[in-house]
Amino acid sequence: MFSKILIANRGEIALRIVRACKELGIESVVVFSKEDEQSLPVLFADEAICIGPREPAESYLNVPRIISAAEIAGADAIHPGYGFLAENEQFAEVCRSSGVEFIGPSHEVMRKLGNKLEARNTLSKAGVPVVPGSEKVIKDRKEARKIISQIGYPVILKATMGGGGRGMRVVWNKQNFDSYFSLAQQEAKVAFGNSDLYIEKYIPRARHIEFQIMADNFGEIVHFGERNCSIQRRYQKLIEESPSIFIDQKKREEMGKIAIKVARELGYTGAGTVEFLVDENDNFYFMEMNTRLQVEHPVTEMVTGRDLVKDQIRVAGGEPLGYSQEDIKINGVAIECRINAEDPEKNFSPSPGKVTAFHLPGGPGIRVDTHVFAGYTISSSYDSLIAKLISWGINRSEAILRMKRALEEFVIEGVKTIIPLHQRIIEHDAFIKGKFYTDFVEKEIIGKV
Ligand code: MV4
Repeated sequence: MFSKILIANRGEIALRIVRACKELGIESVVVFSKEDEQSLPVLFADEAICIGPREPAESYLNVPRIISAAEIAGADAIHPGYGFLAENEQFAEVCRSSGVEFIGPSHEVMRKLGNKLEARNTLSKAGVPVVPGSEKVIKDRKEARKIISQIGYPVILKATMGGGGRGMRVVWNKQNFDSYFSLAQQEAKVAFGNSDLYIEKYIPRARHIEFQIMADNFGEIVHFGERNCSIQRRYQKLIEESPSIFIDQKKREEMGKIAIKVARELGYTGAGTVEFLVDENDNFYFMEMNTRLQVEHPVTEMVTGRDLVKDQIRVAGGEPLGYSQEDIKINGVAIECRINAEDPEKNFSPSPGKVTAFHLPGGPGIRVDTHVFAGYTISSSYDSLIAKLISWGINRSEAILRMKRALEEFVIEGVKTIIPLHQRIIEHDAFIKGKFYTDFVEKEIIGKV
């Protein structure tokens, strides 16, 4: 097992990893930018090393500085958290060739999954269901027309090196195709440094369901059930829940088996998430696999009772998982609201600044993961997530009622937050009844102010 872990991240997730290290008896070192000097991860970790100014390129994305900090501190592993370098396979490789373990799957597996088209082809051949689409990069419009003549409109253009919804374009008919194709190519080039695109049949009224998995180095692979992440806006998830009301036990077992198959087929190790799209007829299709700990991992922790961060660190350190699929039971329902410092009245633009008052909700079934405190200044240099509010209930209606109460108790002054948006969502009839799709927020909430 590791004796000292360097945490290459900031904010609530850095704090979450510090907590896991403490419980495992592993020393923690956080790296931080000048901007984050007065932050809880810096205060709570055993050691903290300043690696540069606030610009991410000069700090949390700066590989040589992070590796140097690991060497100076004598860390034997690096936890990347989410975002920043978490899915950068070159960083994983540099860590390992510097003699520091990267807490994540092998860089070869990360590379395979980074190429969304390659992952799709590999898994499709292994019998994993994927949406009808192209097997190759679409070089020109002629090739595109050939594929579309087979699958029909609407189609979705996806960046081969993309993911997470960025740079995707839905094309409803051939009138729009030429201009959208060029636009999507340009966007992909800017966002991912590569303009390659592939095509899939577009699934309307989709639900976004993802399975948490964990694999140790000895071939044990388990899943922890699913999370429903359909409440999102512009591909940014806002509310996640586990289990999903759309998935019954039979479907859960069927999809869970496929999620494990995906991991086994790729030689995956560590914590990972297999993303599926579920259509109106409950058919499901593999979308992509994320090779990191996800923002929304707490809802899975709440319903399974497992500490996913500790397990992730243990298996990376070469320990066997120590439990199997039969040991994982889903108990109750958990919901997470992402509390972003954004102004819903100014098109969700970031609302940085000093937090003048901060009161956390509490009581039965409430968990808050946050690095914020009264007097803390939210920086404009990083993302706007300032807290994750998680409720647990014996069933979904109790989880919703507790969330409603906790959102009312939560006091954040000095910056604007999306708490009022969450209040409108969780009180909406369609949300309560479970009749919602990925277009819910845009259509039912924001469109109706
Ligand atoms: C799709 C899709 C419909 N059809 N692919 C977005 C995240 C990425 N991992 C996969 N995503 C989607 N892929 C096909 N063939 C719908 C989504 C999707 C989505 C699309 C438009 C607006 C919001 C969305 C939210 C979740 C998923």
